[in-house]
Amino acid sequence: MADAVRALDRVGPGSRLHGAPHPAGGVITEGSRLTATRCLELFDAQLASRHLDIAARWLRSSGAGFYTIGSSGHEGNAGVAAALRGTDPALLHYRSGAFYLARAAQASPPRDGVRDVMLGLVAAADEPIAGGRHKVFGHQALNVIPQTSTIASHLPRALGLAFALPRAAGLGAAGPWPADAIVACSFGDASVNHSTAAGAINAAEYCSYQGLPLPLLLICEDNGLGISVPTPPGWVTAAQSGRRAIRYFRADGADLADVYDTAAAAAAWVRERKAPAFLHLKVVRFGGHAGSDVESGYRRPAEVASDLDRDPLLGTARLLVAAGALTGQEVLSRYEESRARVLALAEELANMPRLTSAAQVMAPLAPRHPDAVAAAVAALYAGEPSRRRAHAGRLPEDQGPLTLAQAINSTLADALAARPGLLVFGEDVARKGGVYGVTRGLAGRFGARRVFDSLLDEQSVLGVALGASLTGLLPVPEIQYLAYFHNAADQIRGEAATLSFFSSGQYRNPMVVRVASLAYQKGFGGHFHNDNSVAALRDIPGLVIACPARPDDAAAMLRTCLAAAQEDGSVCLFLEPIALYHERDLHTAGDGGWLASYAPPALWAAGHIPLGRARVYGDGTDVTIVTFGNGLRMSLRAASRLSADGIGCRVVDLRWLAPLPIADVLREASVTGRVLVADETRRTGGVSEGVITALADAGFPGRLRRVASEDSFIPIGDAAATVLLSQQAIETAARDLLQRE
Ligand SMILES: Cc1ncc(C[n+]2csc(CCOP(=O)(O)OP(=O)(O)O)c2C)c(N)n1
Repeated sequence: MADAVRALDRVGPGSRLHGAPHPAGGVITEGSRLTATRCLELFDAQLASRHLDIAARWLRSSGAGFYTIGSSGHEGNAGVAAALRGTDPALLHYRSGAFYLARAAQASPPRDGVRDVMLGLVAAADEPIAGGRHKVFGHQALNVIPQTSTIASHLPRALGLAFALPRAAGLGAAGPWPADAIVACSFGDASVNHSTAAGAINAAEYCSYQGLPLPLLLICEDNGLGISVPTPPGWVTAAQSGRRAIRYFRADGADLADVYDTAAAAAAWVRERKAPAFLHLKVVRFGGHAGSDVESGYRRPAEVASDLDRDPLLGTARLLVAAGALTGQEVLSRYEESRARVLALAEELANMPRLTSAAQVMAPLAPRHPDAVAAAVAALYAGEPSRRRAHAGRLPEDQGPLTLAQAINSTLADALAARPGLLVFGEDVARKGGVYGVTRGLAGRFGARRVFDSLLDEQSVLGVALGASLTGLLPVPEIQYLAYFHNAADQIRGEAATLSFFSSGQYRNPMVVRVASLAYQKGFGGHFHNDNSVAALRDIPGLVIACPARPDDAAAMLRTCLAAAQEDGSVCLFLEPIALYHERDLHTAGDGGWLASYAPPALWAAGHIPLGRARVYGDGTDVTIVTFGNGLRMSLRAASRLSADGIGCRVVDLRWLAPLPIADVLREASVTGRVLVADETRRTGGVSEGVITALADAGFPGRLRRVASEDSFIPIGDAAATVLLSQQAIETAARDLLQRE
């Protein structure tokens, strides 16, 4: 640095091609709108960011720090922060140190961003956003929403936030951002190739192409490398500059004035037109990908050396010296002062208290307030006139017994009427009313702003939910089939479920994701329409998984999920058994045993189903059958046949696959001392593993047996029955359980 600065002094003020030195209050260079004063502030952010990277490595080497992915070479992003408003929500990738520090300095009152970042490096429990759970850039007061390390996974959320922001106020959502805010989202050049990014950028263009407002500024910080893999020269420009409905801007990340001016132009474009833009910053990466990365293993010394010419700190120093705002010596002093301050802070904070117990770590995962949820269920009532409108004059409680699909449809209508900020969306949900008619009629009654068809991309569907929920809206997206949830699972696993963890509960993304699920469509549709795998959901911390089998349970459980989302910020997966959507009968054709009347609002409180509470059928004392979903119908039918032979069963419908109703299962198991788990999901990773393990953990002394579907995909046609749990298998296993004594 010192050599470079001495060279700067030889440049000296006024020796620039065009002009005389600029006073500190004037612009930093001719043609730019960046003032010298602002440039100095940003220089300080850039310097401190560089020294934070050095401190990170020092802390790591002394065992006090836990993160070394740095921002060195990317410090031009301070100019992007300056070009935005502090109220513009920012979703930043991991090289955003200077952006964060610049925004912190801009805040009123200004924050000590260096301290925030340092607390993150040492995993201090006092770190303001993740509380020692991770090193992220984030702060609520700075409107910086923390992101995971999964590259590109935040782009769908950014898309969703930009989609929702212009709409939220009109739908009564009092979110934290002004209606004219724009969403800033940064990522690297290799990340652009990730299908998550490609999908989100495509979805942004798809919206913009149709004239939908979408104030999204995509910022690609292009250092030419993805860890060790070079991005082909010119690739980002080639792939992103020719889009019809996303405006492309490009700037030199080593030239702060260029970054600032270009980012300001891009932000103005996005804000004024409410249209997306792609800001491409050419930057360099210093110090390898992370502290542990040895760059010399895959880059030639000359390549590494050539990056030094493009150091953004020197770029800004050149601007300041040329403008007469600093001398070379002053640059050097500032650099040294920054280093001393940052390293002193590193020493001061190195031993800050960290999280020390599982309870502390897990506190933000799944806050549950059952009383508030119960009260919110009753409050979902919209009032009589609104309800009548919502149900097109025909109240569902007056319609006689309903199917599962009709009960869900009526509950959604009631919820839409009661909550103006509730959105229902997904593939085919609006005009068609869903593949199985579950959302039929809702779009006509509640309008396209609230009930709408999405493009065909599950990642974007969930991304809209992730973003919309941050604005105070309550999204109820539909995933058309469980197999296609898996297509986009990271948006729930990596994004929705982790946000409260990485923000100590300061950010939540409440949502109720409806998923048409499970098998038994009478041989129709094969695997993709009969997927019975819930293993990928069951281990997601904090996730609520509902699986109603009966129409009355579906209505009450959907209300519980909506209330839990609202009160506790819960992320709820609502698995709807497709084969039961239109089922009417239980034992014999025409018995109507699978229908149920819709409860009027006066009964909602009394009929409230708390999270994690099972339902019990029968009072037999021989066998307890524990089941859910399609398994409930098969088990009830099997129990009826068993009872004809004098075998008394009680059937426990779990209803909730997470949290599992362990207390209810244990109680019912202890009555008979014999438990049969009838599980339509797969033998490996299926729900029965959890139930049986819970019984074993609790020291259940009785007999245990399970029947489950095979570890297979579901074939089309009658062969489906060969791998799926059957009523006969349940019956046989129950008899076997008794005979083996
Ligand atoms: C989905 C995913 N795959 C792999 C990784 C591991 N990984 C971390 S950073 C990175 C390279 C990203 O390169 P780029 O997007 O250019 O950003 P840069 O690190 O260069 O700033 C990879 C592969 C990851 N974090 N997420």
